[in-house]
Amino acid sequence: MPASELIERVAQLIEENAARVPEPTRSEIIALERRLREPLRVAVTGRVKAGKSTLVNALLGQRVAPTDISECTRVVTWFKYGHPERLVINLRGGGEHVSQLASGGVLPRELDVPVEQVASVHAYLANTTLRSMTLIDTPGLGSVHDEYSRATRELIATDSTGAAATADAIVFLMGGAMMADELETLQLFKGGDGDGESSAANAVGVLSRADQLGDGTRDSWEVAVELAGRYAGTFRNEVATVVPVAGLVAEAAEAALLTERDVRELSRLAKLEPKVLSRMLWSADRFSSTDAPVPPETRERLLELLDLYGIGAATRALSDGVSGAVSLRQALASTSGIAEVKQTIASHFHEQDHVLKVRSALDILRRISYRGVGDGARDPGLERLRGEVEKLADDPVMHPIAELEIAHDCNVGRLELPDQMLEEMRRLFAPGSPRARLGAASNDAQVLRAAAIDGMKRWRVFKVTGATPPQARACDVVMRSFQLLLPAAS
Ligand SMILES: Nc1nc2c(ncn2[C@@H]2O[C@H](COP(=O)(O)OP(=O)(O)OP(=O)(O)O)[C@@H](O)[C@H]2O)c(=O)[nH]1
Ligand SMILES: [Mg+2]
Repeated sequence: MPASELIERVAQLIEENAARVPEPTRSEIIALERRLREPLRVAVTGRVKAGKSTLVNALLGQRVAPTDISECTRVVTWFKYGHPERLVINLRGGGEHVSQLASGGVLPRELDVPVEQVASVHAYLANTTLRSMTLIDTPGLGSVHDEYSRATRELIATDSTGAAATADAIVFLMGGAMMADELETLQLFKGGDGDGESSAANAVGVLSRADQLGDGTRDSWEVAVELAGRYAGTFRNEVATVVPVAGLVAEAAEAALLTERDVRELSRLAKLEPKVLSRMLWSADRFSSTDAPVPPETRERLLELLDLYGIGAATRALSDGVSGAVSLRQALASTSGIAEVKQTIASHFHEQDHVLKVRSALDILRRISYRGVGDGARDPGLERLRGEVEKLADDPVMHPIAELEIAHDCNVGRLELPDQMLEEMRRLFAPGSPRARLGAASNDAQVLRAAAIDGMKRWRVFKVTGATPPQARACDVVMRSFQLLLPAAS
């Protein structure tokens, strides 16, 4: 089925119902229709100072979001594709204020509007990454200013009141320890009930600041890979996977922050006696104070750009024969783990972009349809909307959403199936001809039909002979997938 058909069906439902529901719900669902045609919205979230803005810059290949050692991102900031480049500040209580990016194409540190009056900031950039996804940088959780964190929770909570302004998918930054409020936030994004049914199909974890996780005996990256693996198991109900990243190194490499001059200075360091260099890299203080042929302000700059781990990686690459800023940036990018983060976002989000968008749109419409219209009164337009949402959710055209959730449950180990059945299910859910999906010997209608019926029978037997509840749910979805192939097979 063409990907756009899913989108078109939901858009049609909205068009048919918009005029029948009261304001402000009408405007809200019309905005939801627009949203279906926009790039997927991916929010980068996590604890204060987790390195969210740094990762956003690395993903954009452009240092546009301000980063700082003091608490920095105070409002939810959307990065969207658009010309001319500009800044639109949405005000609390409605209205907007259009402004400019600061020189160098970065967000200004101070907005023209007092932060208390800002609902969100939208930066329109001519950046190709933003053609396929809108990136949302968020204030950290656990902020000393709780109102900043609250804006983040509203953005990702699936029961948020400003439903049309929520994210479709999240990249959740994790640190060396996971705090209770971080877990609660992940639960919010899942739907909050923690009943084990919700899917982590639209959330991935990134173990950030991987360069700082060294334990004195082992390399930081080694520790990070191991911890990411452990988190992926522990939080498999919350996130699809966890990958480590050294965000600062990734930002310096991807946003081309290292100049030829930096490379010359790093080459000087690389020529130092290995023991001397290695001792210098024990701590920032030692790095700044040891006698070496590099001026103090350059050392500060290098620390800020790469930190000790990045400086170590850069000097090693230079000693190994890498030369020039372009090659060094490539070498650093590959040690930072940023390619794996991009790959994770691509495979978990982009490849199922339309399914994720439709899934969140149906969820939002369903929630809206349950709203009362004051004094607990019911609105006939909303009641009708609810009926139509349920009908569409049940329509065969929406079946890929259920398939996505089941496939995901298998990927993360929440659902276990015998090998052969798992293989059969993967083939059935994959895009392709009915013959390929059924694994049939020929394209003959009788053969296809028999394969579909046979499949349904086998999964029914499995369901009624001791399947666990998650397996039984998977059986229902698989049987439906076979059933939907029957018309194609006759
Ligand atoms: N060593 C190291 N430092 C990092 C890394 N990522 C970010 N930093 C530094 O940590 C500080 C905070 O980074 P930000 O990207 O501003 O973090 P944030 O999560 O956006 O912070 P808030 O918006 O204030 O919540 C900055 O000084 C960054 O340079 C990293 O991977 N390694
Ligand atoms: Mg930030």
